[in-house]
Amino acid sequence: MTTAAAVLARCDALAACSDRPDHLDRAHLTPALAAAHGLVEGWMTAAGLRTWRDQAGNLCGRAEGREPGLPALLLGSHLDTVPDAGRYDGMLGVLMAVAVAERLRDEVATWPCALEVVGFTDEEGARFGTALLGSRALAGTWDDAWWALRDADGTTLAQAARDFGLDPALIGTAARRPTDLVAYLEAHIEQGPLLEEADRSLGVVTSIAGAQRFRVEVVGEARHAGGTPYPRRRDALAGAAEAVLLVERTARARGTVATVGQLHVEPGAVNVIPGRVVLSVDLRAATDDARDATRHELLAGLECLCAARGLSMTVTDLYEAPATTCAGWLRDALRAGVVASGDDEPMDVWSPAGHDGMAVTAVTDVGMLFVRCHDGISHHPDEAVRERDVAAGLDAFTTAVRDVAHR
Ligand code: HGY
Ligand code: MN
Ligand code: MN
Ligand code: MN
Repeated sequence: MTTAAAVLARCDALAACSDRPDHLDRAHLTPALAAAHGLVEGWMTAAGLRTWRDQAGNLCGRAEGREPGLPALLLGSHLDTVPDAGRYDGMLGVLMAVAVAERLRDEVATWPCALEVVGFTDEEGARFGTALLGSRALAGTWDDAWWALRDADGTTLAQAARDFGLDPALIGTAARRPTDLVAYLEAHIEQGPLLEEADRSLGVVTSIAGAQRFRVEVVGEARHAGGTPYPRRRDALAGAAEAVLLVERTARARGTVATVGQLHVEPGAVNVIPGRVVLSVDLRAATDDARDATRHELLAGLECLCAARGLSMTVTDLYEAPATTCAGWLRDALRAGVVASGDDEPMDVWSPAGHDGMAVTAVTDVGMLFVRCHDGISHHPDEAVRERDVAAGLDAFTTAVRDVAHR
């Protein structure tokens, strides 16, 4: 039986699959992702799963139910990471799913459904700017406009797919219909402090925050840093600096969260007043209304501050995903699994962090189990989990998966 210790050792092995020598960085359709697929495919096969890679770049494994071709109970998470990532965001969920499949391998052949495990790609959206590409392909909500997205080197998503051995013309074959699936269950680290504050190992997710990502381009005038008096300046970076603080102030006042994670400055010379700046905005809220109201107020504020400085502003939308409610029947099964695992009373938590379930909810019901993570740290190499929490999670997930399969 694959133990929690074995799952954590596999997370350590996967952490070596990186596009950078000195930290963990595994982006969509990179050699590091291919290396990760090699390891996970071996573990899937050892768990008795038939494996394949779909045309979106997701790694899939399947065990048939009592007859071939039955709808599948889908388990999984993602195998891509943010730059300088921790080793559990995504990977823990995929490897817990593989471990549960292995624990149930002798039973699935009697089930009224199949069991599948998926390692989604591009949940983070770190390379091409949008996100959930793998899970949106599986959900059948793919947009062909995404093929023209370019990464920092100018490589299009279509070219990256071909370089990875995929055929963009076949992306539709990755899509599942509602009749192909029973439900989707994902285990994931909480990426927040609630379970640790309550001294709980596990949490059952009630809902996932809605998200939006957009770029704001601020254009002024590049001029000589010495010879240009202030009244003549249209400094795009000074304007962008005010914008960054306005993003924080507006979201905070509305009880939402918004973050500027990227700032690009041109021409980027010490002695030139910046003429053009592009900043990223990542906006999340418990409801789509709160998200959209924050966006509306923020953009109005940005327009005002740009006008006051003689700057022009262009907003480019990159990504939007709805606030997602986890299905009640799946939450019940996960709660029962937590009780059976001997963990405390099940604790309901919401997820300000985004997950593949925001895409998969378009095609089937979604449930999530959270595992406590140290100090809520994530998207950082200090990400950490306790073996006993992962052991409790494996027991709870196994019980819940068996329950859902027979509902
Ligand atoms: O950004 C997120 O919330 C997730 O980790 N992709
Ligand atoms: Mn993440
Ligand atoms: Mn994640
Ligand atoms: Mn996720």
